[in-house]
Amino acid sequence: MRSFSFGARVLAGATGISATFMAGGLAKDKYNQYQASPIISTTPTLAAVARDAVKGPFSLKAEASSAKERTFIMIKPDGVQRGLVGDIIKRFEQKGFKLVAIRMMAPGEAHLREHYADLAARSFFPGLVKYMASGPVVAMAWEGENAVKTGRVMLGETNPRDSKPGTIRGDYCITVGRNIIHGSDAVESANHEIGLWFRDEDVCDWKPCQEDMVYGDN
Ligand code: IDP
Ligand code: MG
Repeated sequence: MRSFSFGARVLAGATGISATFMAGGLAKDKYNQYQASPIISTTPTLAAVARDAVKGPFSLKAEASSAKERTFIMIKPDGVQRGLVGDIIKRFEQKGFKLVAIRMMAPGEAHLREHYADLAARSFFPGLVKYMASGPVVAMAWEGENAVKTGRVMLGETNPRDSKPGTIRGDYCITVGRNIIHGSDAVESANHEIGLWFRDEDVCDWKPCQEDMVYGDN
């Protein structure tokens, strides 16, 4: 979780939940909820939210919000064509992350241009969009503590050549042009991408029965 000192937490409590804090980890629905009803008496309310979220003391609030972090993972057309959907989902499930949205679809080029807008100036951009539009993809949102950063570690490097064995790209692919999977690179881009690929009602809030075995402080 981002370094969020106790002082900063108190400050956030005294001034209301800042956009930075929320972008740093609260689930989108919580974010919308907070935006819709601004908190007036902030400190006790914030503590209550933290207690509700983690069933523990206020000091665990940062952990509570990081447990809610979501990342956007997409199996690209080559991953689907090569029959890797099950293996990739299995890795995220076995890690302990929670699947909160999944959708198979054939995105159009306009949608893909938006998804990869930050790469529009790159020479490979037209080829990337064409490749991504060449067949169905499986779009997913996964939730869990540190889901964005850990998701990237699980994927490996952008170029499979530099990816370690044990990572998805390290194990299943060879070239950067066919690297089978996408994963968000930051919490902010994850929230943006989840919003781009899913409607709010497609994202499920649920509690896996194994949750208390995956998360715990001793
Ligand atoms: P990432 O997928 O690891 O986040 P980005 O730099 O965001 O990597 O690039 C997005 C995608 O664009 C890559 O996953 C890959 O499919 C493609 N790409 C990146 N660099 C190259 C390249 O040099 N040649 C061809 N395709 C590339
Ligand atoms: Mg990227």
